[in-house]
Amino acid sequence: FYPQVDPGQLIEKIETYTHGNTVEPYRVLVLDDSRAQAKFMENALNRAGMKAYVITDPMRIIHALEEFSPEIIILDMYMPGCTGMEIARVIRQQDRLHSVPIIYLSAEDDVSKQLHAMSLGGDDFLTKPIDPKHLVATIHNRGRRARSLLALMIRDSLTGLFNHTHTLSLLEQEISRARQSGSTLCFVMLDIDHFKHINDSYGHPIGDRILRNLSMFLKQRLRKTDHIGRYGGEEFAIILPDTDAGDARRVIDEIRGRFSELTQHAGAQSFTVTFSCGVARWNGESAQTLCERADRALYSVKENGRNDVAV
Ligand code: GH3
Ligand code: MG
Ligand code: MG
Ligand code: MG
Repeated sequence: FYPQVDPGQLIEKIETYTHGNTVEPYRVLVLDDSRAQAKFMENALNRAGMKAYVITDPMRIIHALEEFSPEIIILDMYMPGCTGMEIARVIRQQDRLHSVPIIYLSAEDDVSKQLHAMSLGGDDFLTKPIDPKHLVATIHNRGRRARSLLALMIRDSLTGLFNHTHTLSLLEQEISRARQSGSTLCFVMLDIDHFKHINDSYGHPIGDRILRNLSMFLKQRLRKTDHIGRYGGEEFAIILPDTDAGDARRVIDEIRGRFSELTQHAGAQSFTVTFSCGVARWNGESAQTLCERADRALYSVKENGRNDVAV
């Protein structure tokens, strides 16, 4: 009935077009009340190297969204008790699922009904019976676009670091991880000293370059598991998982010292730049309170002459 193609082979080809980088498997949620159809989809997606989470009961959708955090959602149109469109509307009401691609897969061949379904939050309409190649390629394209959009949304464009919103969401994640595993974590607020003066003396583009230099400097000296965000203009936030206050202070102070020794250039002029940091070790509190404590420590450094780290 379905042509004998191996979706896995197709994916291999697509991956080599994307420079052969290994890609995390796409997490695809499938809702179809027909067990046979659901099984067919699961097989096709698994063979294409994707992670499929298949449900046949529409009532389980909320649970599945929570548990699986899908990157792409495939919905059947007609199911007992509800339609794919109703499900799509529920999904779109959730902020964090606003840009998750929804693909309808249905035997419905009435174009006006298809368009109506699309207008309620769907991104594609595929018709059954579907060629697995077609299905896999559609999911792959949608998934890749969704991922690159997400990558743009979470980064600051000047420095490439995580932006304010994503930094806070990473902090929430790390706090709940620390709570579960009983590990510790530190949060660092970093603020460049007299940055306004640097801008005024050497110009805004030089200021921008210093923000980028410092971002690179931090990235090169911190661990892969640490998170670095641009918290505001010349303020950075650093999350150090599995780190106690003493180690955090030492690591950050070492970086501070080395950065302050670098010579920065603006045309024929040369100068140095320093920064100040406040470190707070998480003690079971909320992300907001933790940030406030790091901020207070930072403020004390500013009060006491800058270019230092305080816990
Ligand atoms: P302090 O040592 O007390 O932190 O003094 P400061 O001058 O660094 O702090 P202040 O908050 O007074 O000034 C921060 C300056 O950072 C003001 C703003 O123009 C500049 N700034 C913010 N974002 C950017 C940016 O993206 N690029 C550049 N070049 N400057 C920026
Ligand atoms: Mg159905
Ligand atoms: Mg500031
Ligand atoms: Mg400053």
